[in-house]
Amino acid sequence: MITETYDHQGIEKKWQKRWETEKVFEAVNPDKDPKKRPKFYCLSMFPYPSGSIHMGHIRNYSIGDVISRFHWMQGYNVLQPIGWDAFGLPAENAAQQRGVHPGEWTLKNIAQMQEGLKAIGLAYDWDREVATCLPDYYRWEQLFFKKFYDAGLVYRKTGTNNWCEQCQTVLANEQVQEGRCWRCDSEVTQKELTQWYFKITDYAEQLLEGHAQLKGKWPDRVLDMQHHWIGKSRGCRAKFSLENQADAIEIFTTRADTLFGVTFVTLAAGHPLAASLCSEDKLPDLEALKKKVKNQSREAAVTEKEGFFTGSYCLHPLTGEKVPVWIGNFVLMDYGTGAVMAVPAHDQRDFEFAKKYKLPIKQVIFDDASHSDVELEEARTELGVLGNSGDFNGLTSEQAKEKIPEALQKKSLGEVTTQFRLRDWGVSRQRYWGTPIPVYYPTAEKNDPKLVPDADLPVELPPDVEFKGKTGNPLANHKGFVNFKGSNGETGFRETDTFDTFVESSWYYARYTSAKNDQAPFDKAAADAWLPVDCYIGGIEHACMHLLYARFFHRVLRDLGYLSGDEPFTKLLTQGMVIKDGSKMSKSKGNVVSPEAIIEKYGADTARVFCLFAAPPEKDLDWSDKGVEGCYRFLNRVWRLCHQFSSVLESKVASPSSDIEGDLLAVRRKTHWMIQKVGEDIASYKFNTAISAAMELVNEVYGTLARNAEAFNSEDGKAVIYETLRSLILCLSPYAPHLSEEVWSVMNEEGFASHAAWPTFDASLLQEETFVLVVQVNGKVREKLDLPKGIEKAEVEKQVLASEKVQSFMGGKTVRKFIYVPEKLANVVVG
Ligand code: ANZ
Repeated sequence: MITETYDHQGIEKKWQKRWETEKVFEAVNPDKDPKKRPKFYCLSMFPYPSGSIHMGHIRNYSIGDVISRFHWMQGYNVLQPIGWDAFGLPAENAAQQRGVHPGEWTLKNIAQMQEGLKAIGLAYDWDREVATCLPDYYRWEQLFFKKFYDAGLVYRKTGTNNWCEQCQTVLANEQVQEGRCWRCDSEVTQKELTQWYFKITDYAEQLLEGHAQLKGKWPDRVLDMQHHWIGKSRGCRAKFSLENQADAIEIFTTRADTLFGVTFVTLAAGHPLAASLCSEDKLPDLEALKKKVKNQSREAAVTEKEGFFTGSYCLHPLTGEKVPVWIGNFVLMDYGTGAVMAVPAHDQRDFEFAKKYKLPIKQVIFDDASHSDVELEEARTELGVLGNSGDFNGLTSEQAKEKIPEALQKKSLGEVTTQFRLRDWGVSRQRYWGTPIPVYYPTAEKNDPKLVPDADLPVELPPDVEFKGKTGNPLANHKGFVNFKGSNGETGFRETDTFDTFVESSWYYARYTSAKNDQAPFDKAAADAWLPVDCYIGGIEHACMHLLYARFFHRVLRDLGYLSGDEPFTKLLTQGMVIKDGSKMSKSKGNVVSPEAIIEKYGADTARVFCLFAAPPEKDLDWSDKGVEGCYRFLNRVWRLCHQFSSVLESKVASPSSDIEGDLLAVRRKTHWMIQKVGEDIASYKFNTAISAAMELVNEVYGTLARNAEAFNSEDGKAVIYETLRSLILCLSPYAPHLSEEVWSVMNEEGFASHAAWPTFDASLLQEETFVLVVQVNGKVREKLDLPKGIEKAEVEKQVLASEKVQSFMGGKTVRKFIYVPEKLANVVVG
């Protein structure tokens, strides 16, 4: 019996409990699935356990849930896991401020957020939950580090690093966004430190090539961002020798065709030759410029070009002419060789620099061979035909880009190279709440790192550390931790840096395939059977961080034999933010809507329907209280229909007969149209228009009842309303699973709605737009036919002549003429 009132609170608790205790969403590893169903792995980026659920979580996880539930109903073996990206700074900051241990803080938050997620009714396989801060997870990461090291993919290097003073830690290049920290938005400075690196650059070419597999399945924007970040440039290196020195200045250029237009060479202030090339009196300028560019990030474009002449000259590799050497603030030390050949006529930065310091500008690229020199107003950056270029005059830029490097190579002064913008991934963090790096140093100088033996893994974080009021990494002051005594009999000092938390999130998707395995990071058969993830859902902000790191990890783990395949995530869906009054919901803006309050008042089903209805997934969702109320009203309307027809739903009803017409036929057509539309829309991630279709159907039913309250009282009427409500409940199940489950449970149906087969539609019922054709035989009205709009004349004739009535009036005579007035009248002339 469907009660009169829609008790969302009671219903939601009831079904959440049953789903959990009866393990309704347990995924069976495909290699062990007795039913041999096709697999579908749907994953939403796991949350950081900050403490409470916000509307953004509801939106994000509802999207994954609709996709997962839809696939369950389509007969897939679905894996939809959840876990916690549980290491990271907020826990440590809370510890420093409030004296609570980061572990305790994190586990408490996890417990709280588990409740929050369960209250949304998400179809997770909770048995596969992982928390990255637990040793049974991170021990495998320590093992991976060792394997990476053995494979030559890990190294330690001293150099300047991005430093966030606020977070008191180093940041990877990917984590510096417009000169600011990705996490706390404070300005990033540079600091000299010794760090561990993962050689992601060894995979640069592959990561780029892999995009071909993702094209059309990942948003173009994400691919473009990664493409730019990896930044492959084909170019050439060339040596400008120095007078009276064995050393030469090596430059990287993508425009070898402009080599004859070089009028000076510019070095970065940090270039190793800079000091030796500067005359005595220029050294203070060098120091000053060095200081100035120190905190200049790679991303921030230099607006005002600045520099000075060193006093030294180098030699042009092909002409042997003397070329002055300058220092410039726009040359980056960590790209190419840290030196550029300046061609002011064809490069805008060089042009501005030359103008400012009155350096010569020599044009060598022209529109065609018959060129004349005119003064340039700005750099002419397009390709063209060479002039003023000795033997190379008349060649096109493309030809010269081949011929000039060849000439350089002959003199051993250059070669064609490929340059990447991508840098290696610095993974050391000077913080406590992270995975310990499994390394020790036999001596206090810490210059001879050794890997902790396998038998001593995991290297666990010591729980007994002091935080309150302290800054810096408490691990470094923890004697018990620092002093290493290995099972191999060696002693030494432990590495006290921990891993960047992006290391944990680089492989969690694979851990879910055998989350409880304590013999290995994952069971290869299970990982091979589940991976790649079929649909991955998360924020676009991870384009060049998590999504790039995970692709790198996947390929390395493949090469190490742990996994198969090239790419971890087949399809990527990047969802927009939840905004209110024009800005992102956030505590600092004071525009947060509490999910608990919404769930209490309207229910999780309403919250889910609203999040999916109010915007397509990739767009920002504008919060609207009215919109939420509208969705609540809609679910109430569905509920009331189910209540009204409760006894029909409970009984065994046959299918509608094939000769129904009028209102009943219209409702039935609408139902089949909805089944088709919802299925197609969910499959193409148009969750909002799918709900609109369900709403249209509900309106149609209410409209019919308003015109004709008795409409569904006949046997056919009951059959139609049964079919309609059954289809509606099933199509709504991915969106409003609790309501659907409740209605389903009173129906004459089996099992859980969540596992019911997705309804099928009858294609012959889809032509919803029909017209009534008046049929005459020899000018007398004999029949009326319901025909689809837009039908062809030939088809009309066929249908008219198929009518028994028409045939009887024709009396066996032959058709002399068939007259058709489109969508109005047909006259069969016989004789
Ligand atoms: C001469 C030249 C002439 C250049 C010309 C461009 C146009 P992408 O495409 O990003 O790889 N460059 C090289 N190393 C640099 C560094 N460390 N800092 C700043 N700029 C650097 O850019 C390659 C071009 O950027 C190179 O080609 C070089 O300038 C400059 F008409 O060489 B070119």
